[in-house]
Amino acid sequence: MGGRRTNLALLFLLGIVFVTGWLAFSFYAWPSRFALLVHSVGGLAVVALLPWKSMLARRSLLRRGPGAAVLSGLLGALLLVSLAFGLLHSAGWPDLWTTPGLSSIPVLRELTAMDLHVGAAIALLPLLVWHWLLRPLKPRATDLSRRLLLRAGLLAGLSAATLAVLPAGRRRLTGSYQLAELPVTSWMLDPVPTLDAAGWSLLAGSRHIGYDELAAFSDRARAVIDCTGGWYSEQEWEGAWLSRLLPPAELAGALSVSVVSVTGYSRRFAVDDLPRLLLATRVGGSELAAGNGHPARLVAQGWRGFWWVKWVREIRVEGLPWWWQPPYPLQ
Ligand SMILES: Nc1nc2c(c(=O)[nH]1)N[C@H]1C(S)=C(S)[C@@H](COP(=O)(O)O)O[C@H]1N2
Ligand SMILES: [Mo]
Repeated sequence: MGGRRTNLALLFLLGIVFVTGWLAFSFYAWPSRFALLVHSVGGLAVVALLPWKSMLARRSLLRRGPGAAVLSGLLGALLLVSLAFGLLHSAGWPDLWTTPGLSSIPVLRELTAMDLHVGAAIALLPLLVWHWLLRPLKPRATDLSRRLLLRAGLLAGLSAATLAVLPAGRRRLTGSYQLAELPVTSWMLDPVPTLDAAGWSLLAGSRHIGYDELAAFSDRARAVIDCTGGWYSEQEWEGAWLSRLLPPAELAGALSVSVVSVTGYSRRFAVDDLPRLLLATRVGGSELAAGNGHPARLVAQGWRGFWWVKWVREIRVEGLPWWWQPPYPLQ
């Protein structure tokens, strides 16, 4: 295959896996599975192109010297790390290296295969932009030929067949593995705040609700939290439906509510979803642990984990549509 077309194909595939990766994070069930299918086939097609690409890179590095080699090497290494941990995650080893003895590196032991897969991919993005600025590549009309389409079809078919025979762990539609115990995790770097239930109160619309008043509710939901970190856990939650906490008069004309954490972390939901959203004070019959959102955390059955706001301080009624927010939290 020609160098130009290999590079174009790689650029196109990296675009596909980037978009489908984020799409898979956006959904809770089948749409996530479909996105993952395209994501996996795309990733395997990248693997299939690597021998060609490394030949091209070697040739061009001989021409360009050691400066380019450092950045290209880093780009290549990050790509390999991302691919390797993506494969490990889907093959059934989401945390192989956390087993005692296998890793003596503390940071590595804290991270799942998914964290490393996504982390490496995000880190390589600026390098890819730099690479592209340095060696711009624009598709031409003449790039599209019957032969090329045939080859693209062959590559996709080969990758799909490989996916079918690769080992696969037992997972949810989102690719997450089950955990019996609820772990403590953050979207990014939100630290666990120290909160005293006695000094805490919730602002729901204009209504102040103390901890004891909130804990007196016993609405229940058995719900599955599915973190984009690659795990899910089914628990019995207890608290109050948001529709019962907000004064109905304040909801007239409103479009959405923001669920805001004491840390500033927040997600916005449609008013129509309020009856399905539980503000929990207990899980599995016990008061929430500090790390899991004490005094109160959102239980958003059917939404991915990053919507389950912990350490809730306020439920703010708003006139904005629910989708008027960053698609993923920024903290
Ligand atoms: N305030 C706040 N709430 C948060 C997060 C966060 O970083 N800050 N992380 C979310 C993510 S990504 C997940 S998966 C769940 C994790 O909940 P757990 O720690 O109780 O398992 O909390 C969500 N709620
Ligand atoms: Mo998460």
